[in-house]
Amino acid sequence: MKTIQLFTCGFLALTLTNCQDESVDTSTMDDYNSMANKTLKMSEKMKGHSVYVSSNNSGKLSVFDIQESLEMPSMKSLSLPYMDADGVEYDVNRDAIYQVNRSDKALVTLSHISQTMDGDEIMPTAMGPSTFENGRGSALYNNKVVVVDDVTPGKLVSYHVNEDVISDFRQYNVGFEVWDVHVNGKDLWAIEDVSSNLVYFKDFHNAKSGDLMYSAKVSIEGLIRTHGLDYDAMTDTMVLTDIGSAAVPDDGALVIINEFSNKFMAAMDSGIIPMEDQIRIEGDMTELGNPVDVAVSPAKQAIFVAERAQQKLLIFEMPVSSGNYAPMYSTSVPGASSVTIDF
Ligand SMILES: [Ca+2]
Ligand SMILES: [Ca+2]
Repeated sequence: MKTIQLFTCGFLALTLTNCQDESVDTSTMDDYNSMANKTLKMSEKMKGHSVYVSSNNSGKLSVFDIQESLEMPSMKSLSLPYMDADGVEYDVNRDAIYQVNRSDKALVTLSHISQTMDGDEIMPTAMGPSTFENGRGSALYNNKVVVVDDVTPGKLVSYHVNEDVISDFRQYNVGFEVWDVHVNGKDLWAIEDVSSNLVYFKDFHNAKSGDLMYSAKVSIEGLIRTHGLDYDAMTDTMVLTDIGSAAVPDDGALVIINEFSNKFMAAMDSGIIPMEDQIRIEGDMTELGNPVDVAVSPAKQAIFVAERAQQKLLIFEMPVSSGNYAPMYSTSVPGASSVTIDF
Protein backbone atom coordinates (compact mmCIF):
# COMPACT_ATOMS: atom_id res chain seq x y z
CA MET A 1 0.00 0.00 0.00
CA LYS A 2 2.80 2.32 0.92
CA THR A 3 4.47 1.60 -2.42
CA ILE A 4 1.35 2.57 -4.33
CA GLN A 5 1.08 5.88 -2.49
CA LEU A 6 4.67 6.61 -3.35
CA PHE A 7 3.95 6.02 -7.00
CA THR A 8 0.94 8.31 -6.96
CA CYS A 9 3.08 11.03 -5.45
CA GLY A 10 5.70 10.32 -8.08
CA PHE A 11 3.24 10.86 -10.84
CA LEU A 12 1.99 14.10 -9.43
CA ALA A 13 5.58 15.18 -9.49
CA LEU A 14 5.86 13.98 -13.05
CA THR A 15 2.88 15.92 -14.33
CA LEU A 16 3.53 19.10 -12.39
CA THR A 17 6.83 19.38 -14.25
CA ASN A 18 8.71 21.08 -11.48
CA CYS A 19 8.82 19.55 -8.07
CA GLN A 20 12.37 20.58 -7.46
CA ASP A 21 11.25 23.05 -4.83
CA GLU A 22 10.96 20.14 -2.40
CA SER A 23 14.56 19.29 -2.94
CA VAL A 24 17.11 19.16 -0.21
CA ASP A 25 20.79 18.67 -1.06
CA THR A 26 22.96 21.30 0.58
CA SER A 27 21.01 24.45 -0.34
CA THR A 28 18.29 25.77 1.95
CA MET A 29 14.77 25.72 0.59
CA ASP A 30 14.66 29.52 0.11
CA ASP A 31 17.96 29.54 -1.70
CA TYR A 32 16.76 26.73 -3.80
CA ASN A 33 13.45 28.37 -4.69
CA SER A 34 15.02 31.66 -5.63
CA MET A 35 17.62 29.80 -7.65
CA ALA A 36 14.93 27.76 -9.39
CA ASN A 37 12.96 30.94 -10.22
CA LYS A 38 16.03 32.65 -11.53
CA THR A 39 16.93 29.59 -13.55
CA LEU A 40 13.44 29.42 -15.02
CA LYS A 41 13.51 33.11 -16.02
CA MET A 42 16.98 32.80 -17.50
CA SER A 43 16.02 29.63 -19.30
CA GLU A 44 13.01 31.35 -20.88
CA LYS A 45 15.04 34.36 -21.91
CA MET A 46 17.96 32.36 -23.20
CA LYS A 47 16.07 29.72 -25.13
CA GLY A 48 18.33 28.79 -27.99
CA HIS A 49 17.94 27.16 -31.37
CA SER A 50 20.82 24.68 -31.48
CA VAL A 51 21.04 20.92 -31.74
CA TYR A 52 24.25 19.31 -30.43
CA VAL A 53 25.40 15.89 -31.66
CA SER A 54 28.23 13.83 -30.13
CA SER A 55 30.33 11.40 -32.13
CA ASN A 56 32.05 8.29 -30.81
CA ASN A 57 34.66 8.09 -33.58
CA SER A 58 35.36 11.49 -35.15
CA GLY A 59 36.62 13.79 -32.38
CA LYS A 60 33.96 16.34 -33.42
CA LEU A 61 30.98 17.97 -31.78
CA SER A 62 28.44 18.97 -34.44
CA VAL A 63 26.18 21.96 -33.72
CA PHE A 64 23.14 22.63 -35.92
CA ASP A 65 21.30 25.96 -35.87
CA ILE A 66 17.60 25.50 -36.64
CA GLN A 67 16.57 29.15 -36.18
CA GLU A 68 15.94 29.72 -39.90
CA SER A 69 14.64 26.30 -40.76
CA LEU A 70 14.23 22.80 -39.40
CA GLU A 71 14.57 21.42 -42.92
CA MET A 72 17.80 23.28 -43.68
CA PRO A 73 19.77 24.05 -40.51
CA SER A 74 23.21 25.61 -40.69
CA MET A 75 25.98 23.56 -39.13
CA LYS A 76 29.28 24.04 -37.38
CA SER A 77 31.79 21.36 -36.51
CA LEU A 78 34.03 21.73 -33.46
CA SER A 79 37.21 19.69 -32.97
CA LEU A 80 37.79 18.06 -29.61
CA PRO A 81 40.99 16.63 -28.08
CA TYR A 82 39.34 13.19 -27.72
CA MET A 83 37.82 10.90 -30.36
CA ASP A 84 35.14 8.98 -28.52
CA ALA A 85 32.23 10.86 -26.94
CA ASP A 86 28.68 10.01 -25.93
CA GLY A 87 26.16 11.77 -23.60
CA VAL A 88 25.87 15.50 -24.26
CA GLU A 89 24.04 18.13 -22.17
CA TYR A 90 23.62 21.88 -22.68
CA ASP A 91 23.64 24.17 -19.61
CA VAL A 92 21.71 27.30 -20.56
CA ASN A 93 22.83 29.22 -17.47
CA ARG A 94 26.50 28.78 -18.29
CA ASP A 95 26.41 28.46 -22.07
CA ALA A 96 28.35 25.25 -21.54
CA ILE A 97 28.26 21.71 -22.83
CA TYR A 98 28.91 18.75 -20.57
CA GLN A 99 30.04 15.78 -22.60
CA VAL A 100 30.90 12.18 -21.75
CA ASN A 101 34.48 11.81 -22.97
CA ARG A 102 34.80 8.05 -23.40
CA SER A 103 38.40 8.20 -24.56
CA ASP A 104 39.58 9.52 -21.18
CA LYS A 105 36.66 8.08 -19.19
CA ALA A 106 35.72 11.45 -17.77
CA LEU A 107 32.94 14.02 -17.99
CA VAL A 108 34.17 17.35 -19.41
CA THR A 109 32.90 20.93 -19.69
CA LEU A 110 33.11 22.85 -22.98
CA SER A 111 32.53 26.54 -22.20
CA HIS A 112 31.29 29.57 -24.22
CA ILE A 113 29.81 27.21 -26.72
CA SER A 114 27.63 29.76 -28.51
CA GLN A 115 30.73 31.87 -29.28
CA THR A 116 32.50 29.08 -31.13
CA MET A 117 32.91 29.12 -34.91
CA ASP A 118 32.89 26.34 -37.46
CA GLY A 119 36.25 24.54 -37.46
CA ASP A 120 37.30 25.74 -34.00
CA GLU A 121 39.43 23.44 -31.90
CA ILE A 122 38.10 23.62 -28.39
CA MET A 123 39.64 22.48 -25.12
CA PRO A 124 37.62 21.43 -22.08
CA THR A 125 37.60 23.99 -19.27
CA ALA A 126 36.95 21.26 -16.69
CA MET A 127 37.47 17.52 -16.52
CA GLY A 128 35.92 15.25 -13.91
CA PRO A 129 37.44 12.31 -12.08
CA SER A 130 37.59 8.99 -13.96
CA THR A 131 34.84 7.29 -12.00
CA PHE A 132 33.11 5.51 -14.87
CA GLU A 133 34.35 2.76 -17.19
CA ASN A 134 31.95 2.68 -20.12
CA GLY A 135 30.11 6.03 -20.25
CA ARG A 136 26.93 6.29 -22.35
CA GLY A 137 23.89 8.54 -21.87
CA SER A 138 23.69 11.42 -19.43
CA ALA A 139 21.24 13.89 -17.92
CA LEU A 140 21.64 17.39 -16.46
CA TYR A 141 19.75 18.25 -13.27
CA ASN A 142 20.22 20.86 -10.56
CA ASN A 143 23.87 21.70 -11.39
CA LYS A 144 24.71 18.03 -11.62
CA VAL A 145 25.16 15.58 -14.44
CA VAL A 146 24.39 11.90 -14.06
CA VAL A 147 26.33 9.62 -16.41
CA VAL A 148 25.40 6.05 -17.27
CA ASP A 149 28.21 3.55 -16.72
CA ASP A 150 27.23 0.69 -19.03
CA VAL A 151 28.98 -2.05 -17.09
CA THR A 152 27.46 -5.29 -15.81
CA PRO A 153 25.61 -4.79 -13.56
CA GLY A 154 25.00 -1.15 -14.44
CA LYS A 155 25.91 1.97 -12.54
CA LEU A 156 25.02 5.66 -12.51
CA VAL A 157 27.60 8.25 -11.52
CA SER A 158 26.64 11.84 -10.60
CA TYR A 159 28.90 14.88 -10.62
CA HIS A 160 28.67 18.48 -9.48
CA VAL A 161 29.31 20.50 -12.64
CA ASN A 162 30.20 24.01 -13.70
CA GLU A 163 32.58 25.78 -16.11
CA ASP A 164 35.68 25.26 -13.99
CA VAL A 165 35.24 22.15 -11.88
CA ILE A 166 33.61 18.75 -12.17
CA SER A 167 33.65 16.80 -8.92
CA ASP A 168 32.15 13.58 -7.58
CA PHE A 169 28.66 13.72 -6.14
CA ARG A 170 27.25 10.21 -5.83
CA GLN A 171 27.47 6.72 -7.31
CA TYR A 172 24.66 4.24 -7.62
CA ASN A 173 24.44 0.53 -8.40
CA VAL A 174 21.19 -0.10 -10.27
CA GLY A 175 21.60 -3.85 -10.77
CA PHE A 176 20.94 -3.93 -14.54
CA GLU A 177 22.66 -2.68 -17.68
CA VAL A 178 21.66 0.90 -18.52
CA TRP A 179 22.08 2.90 -21.74
CA ASP A 180 20.37 6.24 -21.26
CA VAL A 181 18.69 8.26 -18.53
CA HIS A 182 16.39 11.24 -18.20
CA VAL A 183 15.78 13.27 -15.05
CA ASN A 184 12.38 14.88 -14.56
CA GLY A 185 11.85 16.89 -11.39
CA LYS A 186 13.21 14.67 -8.64
CA ASP A 187 12.69 11.44 -10.54
CA LEU A 188 14.84 9.54 -12.99
CA TRP A 189 13.91 7.37 -15.95
CA ALA A 190 16.33 4.84 -17.37
CA ILE A 191 16.23 2.35 -20.15
CA GLU A 192 17.54 -1.12 -19.67
CA ASP A 193 19.97 -2.16 -22.38
CA VAL A 194 19.28 -5.32 -24.41
CA SER A 195 15.62 -5.11 -23.47
CA SER A 196 12.37 -3.26 -24.11
CA ASN A 197 12.19 -2.07 -20.52
CA LEU A 198 11.65 1.43 -19.21
CA VAL A 199 12.61 1.85 -15.57
CA TYR A 200 11.41 4.48 -13.10
CA PHE A 201 13.33 5.66 -10.04
CA LYS A 202 11.20 7.83 -7.83
CA ASP A 203 13.01 10.55 -5.86
CA PHE A 204 16.39 9.90 -7.44
CA HIS A 205 17.29 13.46 -6.54
CA ASN A 206 17.73 12.63 -2.86
CA ALA A 207 19.03 9.08 -3.20
CA LYS A 208 22.26 8.35 -1.35
CA SER A 209 25.21 6.57 -2.91
CA GLY A 210 25.00 2.78 -3.01
CA ASP A 211 22.39 0.35 -4.24
CA LEU A 212 19.50 2.13 -5.93
CA MET A 213 16.29 0.13 -6.19
CA TYR A 214 13.90 1.08 -8.95
CA SER A 215 10.30 1.96 -8.22
CA ALA A 216 8.83 0.37 -11.35
CA LYS A 217 9.93 -1.40 -14.50
CA VAL A 218 7.61 -1.83 -17.49
CA SER A 219 8.03 -3.33 -20.93
CA ILE A 220 7.18 -1.42 -24.12
CA GLU A 221 5.25 -3.80 -26.38
CA GLY A 222 6.70 -4.25 -29.87
CA LEU A 223 9.97 -2.61 -28.98
CA ILE A 224 13.02 -4.84 -29.44
CA ARG A 225 15.99 -3.03 -27.91
CA THR A 226 15.74 0.49 -26.61
CA HIS A 227 18.69 2.88 -26.29
CA GLY A 228 17.72 6.55 -26.06
CA LEU A 229 14.89 8.36 -24.35
CA ASP A 230 13.60 11.88 -23.85
CA TYR A 231 10.54 13.16 -22.02
CA ASP A 232 8.75 16.49 -22.24
CA ALA A 233 6.95 17.27 -19.01
CA MET A 234 4.83 20.17 -20.36
CA THR A 235 3.11 17.91 -22.88
CA ASP A 236 3.63 14.63 -20.98
CA THR A 237 5.29 13.05 -24.03
CA MET A 238 7.82 10.21 -23.81
CA VAL A 239 9.97 9.28 -26.81
CA LEU A 240 12.05 6.10 -26.94
CA THR A 241 14.32 4.72 -29.62
CA ASP A 242 14.27 1.12 -30.84
CA ILE A 243 17.51 -0.03 -32.46
CA GLY A 244 16.05 -3.45 -33.35
CA SER A 245 19.02 -5.71 -33.93
CA ALA A 246 22.33 -3.89 -33.37
CA ALA A 247 23.75 -5.76 -36.40
CA VAL A 248 20.95 -4.68 -38.78
CA PRO A 249 21.41 -1.12 -40.11
CA ASP A 250 17.85 -0.47 -41.33
CA ASP A 251 15.45 -1.91 -38.72
CA GLY A 252 15.25 1.03 -36.29
CA ALA A 253 12.14 2.78 -34.98
CA LEU A 254 10.94 5.58 -32.74
CA VAL A 255 8.21 5.13 -30.15
CA ILE A 256 6.17 8.14 -29.05
CA ILE A 257 3.90 7.83 -26.03
CA ASN A 258 1.46 10.71 -25.50
CA GLU A 259 -0.32 11.12 -22.14
CA PHE A 260 2.58 9.15 -20.80
CA SER A 261 1.90 9.47 -17.05
CA ASN A 262 -1.50 7.76 -17.15
CA LYS A 263 -0.26 5.07 -19.48
CA PHE A 264 2.77 4.34 -17.34
CA MET A 265 0.61 4.22 -14.22
CA ALA A 266 -1.68 1.68 -15.91
CA ALA A 267 1.36 -0.29 -17.01
CA MET A 268 2.54 -0.66 -13.44
CA ASP A 269 -0.32 -3.14 -13.01
CA SER A 270 -0.09 -4.87 -16.37
CA GLY A 271 3.71 -4.65 -16.73
CA ILE A 272 3.42 -3.49 -20.32
CA ILE A 273 2.62 -0.38 -22.36
CA PRO A 274 0.64 -1.91 -25.25
CA MET A 275 1.08 -1.07 -28.94
CA GLU A 276 -2.24 0.78 -29.03
CA ASP A 277 -0.85 3.30 -26.53
CA GLN A 278 2.11 4.10 -28.81
CA ILE A 279 2.86 5.89 -32.05
CA ARG A 280 5.65 4.18 -34.02
CA ILE A 281 7.81 5.64 -36.77
CA GLU A 282 9.38 2.78 -38.71
CA GLY A 283 9.99 1.53 -42.23
CA ASP A 284 12.20 2.03 -45.27
CA MET A 285 11.52 5.77 -45.58
CA THR A 286 12.70 6.57 -42.06
CA GLU A 287 16.49 6.04 -42.41
CA LEU A 288 16.34 4.54 -38.89
CA GLY A 289 18.79 1.69 -38.23
CA ASN A 290 20.33 2.07 -34.79
CA PRO A 291 18.82 5.26 -33.34
CA VAL A 292 20.90 5.53 -30.18
CA ASP A 293 19.64 8.82 -28.77
CA VAL A 294 16.74 11.21 -29.12
CA ALA A 295 15.58 14.71 -28.12
CA VAL A 296 11.98 15.89 -28.37
CA SER A 297 10.69 19.44 -28.83
CA PRO A 298 6.89 19.71 -28.76
CA ALA A 299 7.29 23.50 -29.25
CA LYS A 300 8.96 22.86 -32.60
CA GLN A 301 6.84 19.74 -33.19
CA ALA A 302 10.06 17.89 -33.90
CA ILE A 303 12.09 14.85 -32.84
CA PHE A 304 15.90 14.86 -33.19
CA VAL A 305 17.68 11.53 -33.55
CA ALA A 306 21.33 10.44 -33.33
CA GLU A 307 21.33 7.56 -35.82
CA ARG A 308 24.49 5.51 -35.31
CA ALA A 309 24.16 2.81 -38.00
CA GLN A 310 23.43 5.32 -40.77
CA GLN A 311 25.81 7.86 -39.11
CA LYS A 312 23.32 10.73 -39.31
CA LEU A 313 21.35 13.36 -37.52
CA LEU A 314 17.68 12.90 -38.44
CA ILE A 315 14.89 15.39 -37.71
CA PHE A 316 11.30 14.11 -37.79
CA GLU A 317 8.07 16.01 -37.64
CA MET A 318 6.14 14.98 -34.51
CA PRO A 319 3.68 12.38 -35.83
CA VAL A 320 0.00 12.12 -34.88
CA SER A 321 -0.21 8.49 -35.95
CA SER A 322 2.13 5.60 -36.69
CA GLY A 323 3.75 5.43 -40.11
CA ASN A 324 6.72 5.04 -42.40
CA TYR A 325 7.76 8.71 -42.47
CA ALA A 326 10.80 10.22 -44.12
CA PRO A 327 12.73 12.60 -41.90
CA MET A 328 12.30 16.29 -42.78
CA TYR A 329 16.07 16.63 -42.43
CA SER A 330 18.84 14.07 -42.71
CA THR A 331 22.56 14.75 -42.75
CA SER A 332 25.76 12.82 -42.27
CA VAL A 333 27.28 12.86 -38.76
CA PRO A 334 30.00 10.18 -38.58
CA GLY A 335 29.76 8.24 -35.32
CA ALA A 336 26.57 10.05 -34.15
CA SER A 337 26.18 8.83 -30.58
CA SER A 338 24.10 11.33 -28.61
CA VAL A 339 21.93 14.40 -29.19
CA THR A 340 20.58 17.29 -27.13
CA ILE A 341 18.78 20.58 -27.84
CA ASP A 342 18.83 23.97 -26.08
CA PHE A 343 15.20 24.98 -26.77
CA1 LIG B 1 19.34 -1.95 -35.94
CA1 LIG C 1 19.69 11.00 -24.06
